[in-house]
Amino acid sequence: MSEELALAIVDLDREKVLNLVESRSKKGESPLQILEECRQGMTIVGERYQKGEFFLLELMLSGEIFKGVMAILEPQLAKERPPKPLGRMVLATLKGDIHNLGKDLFGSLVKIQGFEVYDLGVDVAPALVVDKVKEVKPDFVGFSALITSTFDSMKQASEMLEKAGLRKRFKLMVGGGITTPMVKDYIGADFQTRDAMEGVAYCMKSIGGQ
Ligand code: B12
Repeated sequence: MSEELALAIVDLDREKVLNLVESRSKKGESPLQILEECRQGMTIVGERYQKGEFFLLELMLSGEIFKGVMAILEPQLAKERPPKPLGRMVLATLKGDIHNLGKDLFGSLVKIQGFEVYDLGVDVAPALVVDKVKEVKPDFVGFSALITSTFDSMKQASEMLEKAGLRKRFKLMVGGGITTPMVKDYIGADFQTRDAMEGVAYCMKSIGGQ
């Protein structure tokens, strides 16, 4: 794997990142491989922020660069989408958290596999999740979390779904850079990952595909 792309993200060199993505994508490289290298760059940006070497401005710039990458790769990802839906998913980042890049990326990947995705966005109130689940009867509910303080909102949503008698009708998934198996247990989810492709594989396996 080339490190050039990840390092260009860490350097916040938007032009270089977008040029590299554009040219590698034109050469026919897998968009998933390209995205994975970008994600690694974002992780290093986060580590620098934590150490006090980067500030909020750098986090914001890295987010904008990542959005630019997604804009280049999404049309290519969309081409691989099958015509008939395999199942439904409600996706959200819950109250207290406004990070959306990982959620959007995971959402795009499950769409490519043929799932209908109802993305509620970020900073979502738990009650909204319950309403959407009642409305669309999904096979999966996915929460994306990048901020520790959102764990309680996810737990609350999970408990509200349980109280409404809906919880057994779908698989609850949680993902995002700060999630762990302990978070999964805390919120009562069925599955946890920090890797979108693992999440996709779980959906395919659960729905009976391969
Ligand atoms: C970019 C970024 C921002 C951008 C977000 C832009 C955007 N539109 O999303 C901005 C600048 C807005 C931002 C703001 C803040 N941020 Co910030 N941010 C980041 C950073 C650098 C990258 C996150 C990211 O997008 N990664 C790339 C994506 C692709 O990775 P990912 O989300 O993990 O997703 C992958 C998988 O996890 C999976 N996945 C994701 N969701 C789901 C869901 C399901 C169901 C599944 C199956 C899979 C899945 O798929 C993806 C691909 O594999 C991280 C550092 C890090 N290590 O993550 C900090 C980080 C998340 N931020 C942090 C902080 C503290 C903040 C702020 C509070 C800063 C501040 N003082 O204001 C605010 C948050 C405000 C709020 N209430 O939410 C901390 C969180 C610490 C904590 N434990 O709570 C981090 C970890 C940085 C750090 N090390 O300190 N941030």
